[in-house]
Amino acid sequence: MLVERNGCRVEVITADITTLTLDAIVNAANESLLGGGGVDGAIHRKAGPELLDECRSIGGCPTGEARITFGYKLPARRVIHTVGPVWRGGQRGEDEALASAYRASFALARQNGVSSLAFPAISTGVYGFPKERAARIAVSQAFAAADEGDFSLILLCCFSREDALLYAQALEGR
Ligand code: AR6
Repeated sequence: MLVERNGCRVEVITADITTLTLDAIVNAANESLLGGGGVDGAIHRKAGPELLDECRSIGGCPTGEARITFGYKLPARRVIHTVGPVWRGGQRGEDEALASAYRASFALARQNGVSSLAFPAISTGVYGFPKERAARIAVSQAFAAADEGDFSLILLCCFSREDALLYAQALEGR
């Protein structure tokens, strides 16, 4: 499923994000930036120990913000580490914190000349954010970034076909 906005392709794919050759991939990290499970673990494993060294030197990242590193052994040149919210029922600013994680990632991408990038389904794994709700937020932030300009390709990279279907439905506006 793909949509063209302002010269930018916004697309939902099913893939292991660590295999993608793009200007940057986004990591769904935690506030320590010192690695973890899920997509974070996969990114650190593939990038190698130099990524952890660089992350250590950054000293963490609050929820809703983002930090950028090199990609080391990953095919992607850079990694944008962002911290999505832990789902606590929906009344604790989770929607805004998730939107902010996407916005901060796009802002950092723009500042660093990143024109093609991929996002995992931030917060929808261990952090428990409801997937359809997360998909709507991801799509609206991707469209806003495309409309503002500077991007050629924004991939919403799901790990399963089931998740990709939900993100594709959000992309179609359903
Ligand atoms: N490529 C693409 N997507 C993936 C991959 C992969 N290789 N591996 C997992 N996913 P999660 P969160 C999907 O739990 O909910 C970590 O321990 C996965 O199926 O990785 O933001 C961090 O250190 C799901 O759809 O991230 C934090 O402590 C999505 O990535 C915490 O988990 C996000 O799931 C962050 O939790």
